[in-house]
Amino acid sequence: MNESHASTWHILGAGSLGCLWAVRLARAGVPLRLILRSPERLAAYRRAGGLTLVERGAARLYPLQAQTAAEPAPIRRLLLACKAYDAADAIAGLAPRLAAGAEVILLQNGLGSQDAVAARLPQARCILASSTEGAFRDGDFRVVFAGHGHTWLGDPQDLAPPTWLADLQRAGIVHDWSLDILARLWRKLALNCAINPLTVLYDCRNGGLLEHPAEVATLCEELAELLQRCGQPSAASALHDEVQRVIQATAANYSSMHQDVAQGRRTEIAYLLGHACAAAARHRLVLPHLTTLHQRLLRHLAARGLPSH
Ligand code: NAD
Ligand code: KPL
Repeated sequence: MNESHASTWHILGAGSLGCLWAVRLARAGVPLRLILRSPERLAAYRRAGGLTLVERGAARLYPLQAQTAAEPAPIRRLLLACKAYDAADAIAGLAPRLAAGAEVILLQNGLGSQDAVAARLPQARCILASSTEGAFRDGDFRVVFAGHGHTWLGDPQDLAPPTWLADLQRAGIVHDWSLDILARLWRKLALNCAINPLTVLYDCRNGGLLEHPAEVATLCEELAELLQRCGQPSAASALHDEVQRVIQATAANYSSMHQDVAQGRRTEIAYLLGHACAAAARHRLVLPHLTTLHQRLLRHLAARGLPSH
């Protein structure tokens, strides 16, 4: 079981999005291996008999092949499906296995982790992704497909699309190759910065922000200024309109950051608001409302024993 072919996918992280990709690729006949954290997790996975995906209320078990990073076989195509704060460490453990010219798809939300990963992988092509799909874990190795969405993929260094997009097509992973993936990631980061922290601080669903229109509008103004200064004018365009549309469309939902805090889980703050404030400081841009929001959120997390990074 050590062998792997040039077309084999490796998927690191059997969490929400990792499972969602793994199951759909496997159903399309794409050869793949899951990479789990430790021999203990691998043993637990084998006891569970595989991954369970729940779709439209029906659960099904998929006995996909799995291994740990210690396996020797080279990796040519890797989906990194962990949280932004785990990405650099996860890739450090796998770097010796990555073949020259390997392709690594980075599924992390926010910005900052992608550069940290790319810096450790001079031999690989890093492809950045931004996804609006929704999934959550409701048990060990068990994932619920909660919301259909779209995934954009792109490579700012090389605009040529990879051949394996055909695998995604066959797997029913709805996607587009983006010629400006950084604009997509910045836009998503700005949406998340305008909505998620306030939902945590007001302890409300996204729709609760309809009661704070001035605060949302001021944040959008500052975020748009930041995007302009960071050379992302298209990501800045009509940001407030889109934030309002997203708040309306997702009014009944709790934001991902709200869910993390409510469940006592570490957030990706450093790659969202933290990244935005660090970029503003680098450009000597004074954004008082964004800075205050960041400080309030850090205090809120610290009071709950949650990390700031
Ligand atoms: P998750 O926490 O459900 O899964 C991450 C998995 O990676 C966990 O199982 C964890 O144990 C594993 N992992 C971490 N380090 C590892 C290592 N070194 N070796 C092996 N496994 C390791 O996270 P998720 O919800 O799938 O999110 C992944 C990324 O996708 C995040 O940046 C998130 O913001 C983004 N995202 C998630 C969703 C969603 O609906 N879940 C939607 C859009 C974007
Ligand atoms: O992506 C989101 C999240 O909750 O993380 C939305 C729904 C857009 C809110 O920012």
